[in-house]
Amino acid sequence: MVNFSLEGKVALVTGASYGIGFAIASGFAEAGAKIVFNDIKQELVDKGLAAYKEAGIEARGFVCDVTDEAQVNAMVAQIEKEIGTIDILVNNAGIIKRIPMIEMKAEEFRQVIDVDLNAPFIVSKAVIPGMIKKGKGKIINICSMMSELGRETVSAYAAAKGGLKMLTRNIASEYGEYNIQCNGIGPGYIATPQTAPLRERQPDGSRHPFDSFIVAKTPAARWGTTADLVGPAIFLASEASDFVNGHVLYVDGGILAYIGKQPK
Ligand code: NAP
Ligand code: GCO
Repeated sequence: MVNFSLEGKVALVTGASYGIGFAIASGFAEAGAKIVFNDIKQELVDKGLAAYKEAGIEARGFVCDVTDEAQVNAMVAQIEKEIGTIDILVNNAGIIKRIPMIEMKAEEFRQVIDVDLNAPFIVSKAVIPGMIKKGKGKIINICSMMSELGRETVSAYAAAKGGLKMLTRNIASEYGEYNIQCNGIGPGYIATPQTAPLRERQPDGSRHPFDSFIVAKTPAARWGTTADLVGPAIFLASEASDFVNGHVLYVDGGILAYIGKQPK
């Protein structure tokens, strides 16, 4: 019997007060996992805790900036002391800055790289020793269409998510012998606060041009929802994927396979 259960596992999902992280953590809880999450501000951790409680989930929340190695190490040590070894890590926390490259300040570029690439390195580095001791572990990095494709204004984000794909492959290569599997999930265009600016209605009530563009580029002819990511995440977090390693699973409705609908 293939085991998709996460019963008794401890799952840390970073940046999971809402959005994709919240949906994945909620799905993990339904599959039996104990949920731990962090956010950068106490009020967001509190908001997240209330949302988990409303969903019937007793989560633990920590205030932690994932780019701060000292904060990350302290959070992981506290989790391991109070709850147990982290069996599943989802590096979900992320930001985007949509600025034409030649107008982007170097500091802005660095900020995106820091959260979207350096932080998954920092958090994975903190969590892997416990997984090695336990003899198993699952790391899931939330990549992106921009791990494969570029587009105007997202140079920093694409560089980070492309790097995150290769960090995923390298963790898989370096720690596979310890029965640690590291894979990525590459969401397509998902309706969350991060993409809200790309979907907002125009003053005349029409759809945002980017909204129409994405629907035409997606065979499923719709934006993804956070719920679309839960099954793939449970698969990669469970024993059902113990021989899947270094893979980025694109959950994009078919965008990467499709040239796009011909304009009428
Ligand atoms: P979101 O709604 O913007 O949520 C991002 C989360 O990360 C927020 O809770 C945010 O907390 C947290 N965060 C940001 N910087 C942090 C830091 N330094 N330390 C700790 N937490 C931090 O984004 P989302 O759409 O759910 O995306 C989640 C992940 O999926 C990101 O990695 C994103 O790149 C990726 N992704 C999204 C899409 C999409 O279409 N939405 C598609 C592909 C990939 P604050 O609110 O406090 O900043
Ligand atoms: C953008 C979007 C995308 C999505 C996602 C696609 O501005 O193009 O924000 O980057 O967030 O990463 O997979």
